[in-house]
Amino acid sequence: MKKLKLFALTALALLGASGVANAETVLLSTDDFVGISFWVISMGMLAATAFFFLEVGSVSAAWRTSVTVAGLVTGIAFIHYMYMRGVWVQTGDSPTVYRYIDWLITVPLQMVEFYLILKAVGKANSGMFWRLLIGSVVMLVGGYLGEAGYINATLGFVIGMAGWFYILYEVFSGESGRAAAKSGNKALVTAFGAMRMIVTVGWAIYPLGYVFGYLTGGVDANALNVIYNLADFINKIAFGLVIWAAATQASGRRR
Ligand SMILES: *C/C=C(C)/C=C/C=C(C)/C=C/C1=C(C)CCCC1(C)C
Repeated sequence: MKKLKLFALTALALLGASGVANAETVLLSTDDFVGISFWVISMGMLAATAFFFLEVGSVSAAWRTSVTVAGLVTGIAFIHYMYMRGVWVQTGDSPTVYRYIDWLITVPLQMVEFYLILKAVGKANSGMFWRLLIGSVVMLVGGYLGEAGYINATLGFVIGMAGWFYILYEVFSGESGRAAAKSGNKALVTAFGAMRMIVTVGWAIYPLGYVFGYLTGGVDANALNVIYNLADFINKIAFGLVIWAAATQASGRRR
């Protein structure tokens, strides 16, 4: 089991690195801070992925899926970041639309984490799963159609915001939020609250980026990329760590 895991992690690392060794490619210049931030976040994602996968076996069975999904989120982001970094170094640009490929997979998975941790303590039902999933898909599809120019940018923004508010309602006042509050499980309540804060405050950066990048203009592409990179670091890695901490605590592990 351990060997298999190490193998999988090595394969992942090689896959990410394979985009690097092409002699024809332009090199990352030493004063390219945006490019360097892509690199730093990539490595953070890789380290987080290795960590979550190695920790899966140490938490109790009910929490394993949650920790595995945390590793999937950072793993997908890792590979995606390697690609975005490559595009950035080659072209000096990284269209926000590329980020949607990552978001479309990782954000619904993160939403499902609310369901999974409730499930770990026996308080989940399938309605929660579908509402969280559908809310996140509406949010992202609306944003994508608007940013990519398929629909009016304002309309895309409005649809995206509606999806986000729907999610916030579900985790604060909806069935999921109420189930967490009534669960009587301290580890769950703490994790659920912290994840909710990330989804409220940490996630607000993305619609703000949309407003300044597409609706009002005025923020330059470099700044926007650095901001998104930092946001992803918190919203993916810290989000996973919160889940890992709850899983560890609920499993009664001494550290
Ligand atoms: C790891 C990546 C994450 C957590 C990405 C999250 C993205 C969002 C919360 C995007 C939200 C948007 C709105 C709320 C409205 C406008 C369109 C979006 C998609 C930028």
